[in-house]
Amino acid sequence: TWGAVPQGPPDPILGITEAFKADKDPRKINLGVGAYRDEHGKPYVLQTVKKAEEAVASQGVDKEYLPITGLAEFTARAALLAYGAESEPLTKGAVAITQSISGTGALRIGGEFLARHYPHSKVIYVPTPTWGNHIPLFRDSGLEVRHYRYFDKQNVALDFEGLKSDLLSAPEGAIVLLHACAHNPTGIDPTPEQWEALSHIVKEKKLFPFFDMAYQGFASGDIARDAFALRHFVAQGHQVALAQSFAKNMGLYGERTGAFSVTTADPEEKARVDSQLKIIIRPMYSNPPSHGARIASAILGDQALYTQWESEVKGMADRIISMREKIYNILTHDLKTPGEWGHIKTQIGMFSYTGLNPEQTQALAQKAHVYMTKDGRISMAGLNAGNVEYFAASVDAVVRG
Ligand code: PLP
Ligand code: TYF
Repeated sequence: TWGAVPQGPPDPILGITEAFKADKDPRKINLGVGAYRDEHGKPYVLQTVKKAEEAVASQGVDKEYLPITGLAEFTARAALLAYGAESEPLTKGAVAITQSISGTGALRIGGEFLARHYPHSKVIYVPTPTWGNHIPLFRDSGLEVRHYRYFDKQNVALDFEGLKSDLLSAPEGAIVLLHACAHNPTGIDPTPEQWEALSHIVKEKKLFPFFDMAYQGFASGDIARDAFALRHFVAQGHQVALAQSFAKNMGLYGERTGAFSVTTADPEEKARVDSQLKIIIRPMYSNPPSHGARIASAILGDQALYTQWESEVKGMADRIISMREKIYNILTHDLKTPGEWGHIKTQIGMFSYTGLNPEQTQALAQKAHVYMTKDGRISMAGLNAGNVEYFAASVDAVVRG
């Protein structure tokens, strides 16, 4: 029956972990997948998550199904975290929201919702490059995926002119996917002034902004500052869609905790949108998992836990920033590695887009047991005091050829 089923390619990111696992060299480093590691290279469970888990357990919760749109207490707090207490759609009860299977699930619900109900276009623009999964995810939702320029390879910087020009020449009403902060894979975000200019273009062209916020807190270490783009667009009167993930900022990866929301005109419109979100979700997976949402909700809903969580997020962001400085200093000052490495220091979030080419990344895997994606992206969190010097020396060796 399945004789004609072709072998599919491995996932470009998760495939790296498989190659890494098969490598027996003790010096091996996995900089592929974007998952935080502590200073010993170990997966990290936040103290606040442990405390919240204990609090949840002590309340003796059952294992009943959640509603289709998830834990209402969690989604209310998630919306507040993203949009902020002053947000007009939030205060007037006009944000339709549902819990989702982490950020990926939120994007998919959003893609399905827009494909069915957004009246003006079936076209979604995503940046080049973008998180690889965006493209099949939106295509499978029934949208036509097109691309806008984002990265200036020559200068290892934002191609702001290309970005503006591509949005200006998009068909009126098209959807545009924006990374809210800590752009994956480049680690380069627009400045606040550039976001303001983008908001004008989006308004002028009647584009529909869909924010993917997978790293709130990871860009600057400050939860509110990382929500600047989203909050600015909302304050400027845009209606927006938003995918939120708590995988990175709470380290809840495998708990699959997230939310999809869309701002509407008023509570009556919100109720109709909510009803359609349920119609999309029910035949896909019925209702979301409860454990992660309870943990996130407990953290967001308790002042002391929230404050401690903020400092833990900042701690993760700061450790990554210190690794950026370390690599930069070793390459530039100690090893005098050919090339310009300032971007490693100025890029933000979980990743650095090193500028290493596919041959160099392949050589790093084969000769140095250092694994990263083919495009030269490294997950900064995989580096620590114990391996950063080996990493930099390996990069130096490959660059010199
Ligand atoms: N969006 C971006 C830009 C991402 O980098 C990721 C994860 O790496 C996600 C969404 C979704 O992640 P998750 O489904 O684990 O929340
Ligand atoms: O960019 C990354 O590293 C992410 C990692 O279901 C990832 O793609 C892998 C699997 C998944 C979500 C995120």
